[in-house]
Amino acid sequence: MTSQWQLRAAFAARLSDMYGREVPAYTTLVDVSREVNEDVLRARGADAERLGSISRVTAERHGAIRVGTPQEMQQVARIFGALGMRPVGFYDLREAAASAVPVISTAFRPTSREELARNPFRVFTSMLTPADPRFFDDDLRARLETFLAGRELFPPELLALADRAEAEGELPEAEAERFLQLAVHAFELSTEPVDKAWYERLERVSAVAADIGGVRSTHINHLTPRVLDIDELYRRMTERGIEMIDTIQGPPAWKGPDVLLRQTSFRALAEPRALRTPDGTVIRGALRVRFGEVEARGLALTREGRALYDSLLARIDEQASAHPGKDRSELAHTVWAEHMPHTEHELATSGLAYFTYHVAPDRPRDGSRPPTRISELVEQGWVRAEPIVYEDFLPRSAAGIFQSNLSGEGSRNNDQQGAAYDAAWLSGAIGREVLDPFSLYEQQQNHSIRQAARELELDGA
Ligand code: OOG
Ligand code: NI
Repeated sequence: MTSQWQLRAAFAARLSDMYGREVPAYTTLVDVSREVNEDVLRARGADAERLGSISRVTAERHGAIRVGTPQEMQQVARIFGALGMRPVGFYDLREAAASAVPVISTAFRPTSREELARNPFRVFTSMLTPADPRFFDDDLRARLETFLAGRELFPPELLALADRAEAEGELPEAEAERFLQLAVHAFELSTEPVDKAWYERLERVSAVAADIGGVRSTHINHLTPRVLDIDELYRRMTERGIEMIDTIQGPPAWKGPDVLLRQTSFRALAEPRALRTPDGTVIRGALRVRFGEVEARGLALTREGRALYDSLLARIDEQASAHPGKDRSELAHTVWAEHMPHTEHELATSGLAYFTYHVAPDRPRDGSRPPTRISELVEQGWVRAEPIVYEDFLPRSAAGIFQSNLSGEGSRNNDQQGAAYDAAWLSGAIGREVLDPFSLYEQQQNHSIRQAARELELDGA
């Protein structure tokens, strides 16, 4: 029998092999990431593994896929459900980018500490919003919806196996193999000719709309390795002649604790694709939609921590527009140094980041009673705080990644009112609750506090 987590690990590994064959630059990125991680581990020792063991970090990937309809999203949810991955977080990228990105997104990922430790594979999954009149007029919406309704991304056999794996928690060997083959195949780039006129009509609205609704299949858009020093990775990729986008998204580089997520990417080369012209002939063309991305992960911030993060980004924006001559990363660094806590301990005591708490093996043994406040327990050496790593995404960074890899600006009519979508809508559409990331981190933290309190026999525990 193959369990859900084994299916997840196998799927991530096979997807990586497949994507490496399709996009060779990805393999370079994985190699450079591994080199950087080895160097960081040598230089920093155990400290390098504070946010995840080197084996987890080396195997860690996130993927990105894009689908067209709520039905397709619901099918994706069944496939990932088979792998023990649940929808977490709601991201609305329609407003977050200056270019036209007509999608809403969630991330499918494992949610428990144990499952994350086994294999943390996650997939940023976006769905097109044809009903949003800022991007699509009535005529284009109708054509798009008809086109999408007529395609099949996932064969019924794959979905049936997925439902079985989810219900039973595992699959027999032969079925597991079949499921993995069908699942990986569903995300391969199709060789079927692309209707050139239709693709270009959508491209005028948004390159993302064309990539999703201009073809009869889906494909993995990118697969992102995790790196322990993203600034160093950026330098090494540039040295190899790979042109990276001009920024690292997310928090700036600084000496204090890494929080949330820092990401950067490079535009992949145009890929050869068969195109069908209006007179029916098939020509060799090229489309440039996929890219390479890499990320560094830091501590998960609480709602208060996140509000601070968002306000600091806004402050940096203000200063950057007030002083257009100044280097943005220097401005960002100054703002951070001034307002972000400089140590993990401060982040913990001010309630800005999530931690798990563990009774210290070398706690006081002189018969004294432990204090009851968590900050005192930590300060007096009774318990140790371990950071909880951020497992999710950032809408603004995601928009930045989308945008810097698009060929054209597209068009958005801001006179129109946007169609309303939120986490509740998405939950209804896919028939599964879209989970709140903050609650997941908080549950982990609270669970560890209860456990520590029990071990120390604190009152009320
Ligand atoms: C997703 C872009 C966002 C991330 O990691 O934030 C993203 C896409 O291009 O489909 O990948
Ligand atoms: Ni990504």
